[in-house]
Amino acid sequence: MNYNKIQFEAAFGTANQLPPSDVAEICFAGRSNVGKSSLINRVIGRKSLARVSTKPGKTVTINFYSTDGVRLVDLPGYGYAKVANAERLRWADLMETYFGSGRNIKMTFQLVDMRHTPSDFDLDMIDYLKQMEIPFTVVLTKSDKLNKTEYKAACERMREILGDDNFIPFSAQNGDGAEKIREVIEKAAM
Ligand SMILES: Nc1nc2c(ncn2[C@@H]2O[C@H](COP(=O)(O)OP(=O)(O)OP(=O)(O)O)[C@@H](O)[C@H]2O)c(=O)[nH]1
Ligand SMILES: [Mg+2]
Repeated sequence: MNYNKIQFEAAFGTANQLPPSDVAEICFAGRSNVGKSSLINRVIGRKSLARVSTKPGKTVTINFYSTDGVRLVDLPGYGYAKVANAERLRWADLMETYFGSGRNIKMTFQLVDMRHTPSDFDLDMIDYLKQMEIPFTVVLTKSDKLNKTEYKAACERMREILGDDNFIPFSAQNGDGAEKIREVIEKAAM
């Protein structure tokens, strides 16, 4: 896949705006501020294609980035306490339509902050993906912030939750796990 050619395609704030799913889609989900946009930028090797926020809840739209018949989909973050109820409903509606309308989703990367015990939101998302039989890989983000012992403990915790090794520790800062994520994308998008 030619990551150099990847381009912002469009942003969608409501479910009925979503265009047909005519190409393979690889998407990125997770709590607000978990590092979705940073991951996309690191993995495709572009500094600021996806907007990185200092304030949580910046990406309130579904953003499509496209190349060679593949779409990378930056999903809006969840679990940001301060958003209004109406915004939460909009989020839920967007996500339900995105995941529930038979789109050509080849892989979902479910991002979880490696420094913390997964939240109920995180666990719900993992359950939801399993239930919907959407192929997914968990990514443990911000691995650069952990020491060796914490790193091992976080991996062990996720192994117990998932019952397997279907997760990738990752750092947008030092590139830990980036190659593995690229491999999963290439394989899924074939
Ligand atoms: N140390 C470290 N910081 C990171 C990493 N990834 C992201 N960050 C920081 O975490 C913050 C949020 O990153 P984003 O990539 O904007 O997170 P997001 O999930 O896209 O957030 P929303 O769009 O609000 O849902 C920013 O301040 C990033 O610089 C990482 O791997 N290591
Ligand atoms: Mg973002």
